[in-house]
Amino acid sequence: MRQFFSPRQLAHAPAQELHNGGFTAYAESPARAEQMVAALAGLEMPSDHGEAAIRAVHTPDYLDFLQTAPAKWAEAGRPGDVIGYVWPVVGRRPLTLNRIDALVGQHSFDASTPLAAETYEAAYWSTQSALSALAAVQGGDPAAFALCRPPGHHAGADYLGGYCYLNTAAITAQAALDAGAGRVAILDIDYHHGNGTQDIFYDRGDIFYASLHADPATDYPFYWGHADERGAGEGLGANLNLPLPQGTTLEGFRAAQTVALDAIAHFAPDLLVVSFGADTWEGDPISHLKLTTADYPVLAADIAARGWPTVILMEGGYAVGALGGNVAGFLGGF
Ligand code: SP5
Ligand code: ZN
Repeated sequence: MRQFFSPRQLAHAPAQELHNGGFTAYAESPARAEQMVAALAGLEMPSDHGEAAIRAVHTPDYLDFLQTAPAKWAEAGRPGDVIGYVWPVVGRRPLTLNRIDALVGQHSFDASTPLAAETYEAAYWSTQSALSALAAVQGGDPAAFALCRPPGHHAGADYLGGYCYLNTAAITAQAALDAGAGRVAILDIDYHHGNGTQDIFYDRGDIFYASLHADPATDYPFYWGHADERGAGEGLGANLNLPLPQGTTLEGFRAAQTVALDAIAHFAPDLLVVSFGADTWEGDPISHLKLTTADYPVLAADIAARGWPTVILMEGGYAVGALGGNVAGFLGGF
């Protein structure tokens, strides 16, 4: 399977994040990608497919924010990376505001996703790795992998969060449709619900989103990922959330994945995009599922057996020492 990654994805390296009431080391570190690079043979540099596919998903205001906010933050005399402290939860009226803190609130949903001067470039190349994997599949390969880092599935059309800035899965799915695919399915098996991906396609009938994740009653991102979120309008029924209790092992995870795959089969996609997170691993430092390294090839083989052309995108996974083995196992099983 062809695999894509650019070293330019490493430049984004926030020092710390706000979590549980204090600043702690940033969990989505460049060391994650370096560990995966060391474990995977034959990684290729992505081609530059340009910004059009990004603009097909994200708003112009948000892309401008990502590229200009770090300089505004520095001009305001702030230390470190851009981070918010006030959010418009009472309503997102289209107010035109200039103060950096107001802009951050309009374009983020958490305070654990710092934005630095290097972030846009790294996120841009993460999307180019995804688009290069899509190109490989469009060229006839049955599957391809993009080592996306930063990850993408928490980012919405106009907001960042959850270590995500540009939604690689949404950009890939939309690019496939724009290139002529009729129907695209996204299977999200990261530990966390992919709220950004769900949000972007919530009222769309041409993209099916299915997600397995820790129950948002107990886990981040709390406000999305509940089982009753089924889509709206033309998208009603094209969104499937399968929340899982903390402690779930292969048996429960595999059964839920089969439910998701059966629903995707009913949808009959031309292409499958997999948002793959290894934060479902038993030793993950911020997560509470109980998958083992030996489980990843099993789950991947179940997906591959469906026979859909598949683009696999990296999302989370924070046990740096085990990450390479878990990802290599998943790709090997596929
Ligand atoms: C892509 C992805 O997996 N994003 C997950 C975002 C989860 N953020 C909330 C939990 C933050 C935990 N941070 C712990 C830091 C330890 N130093
Ligand atoms: Zn995750």
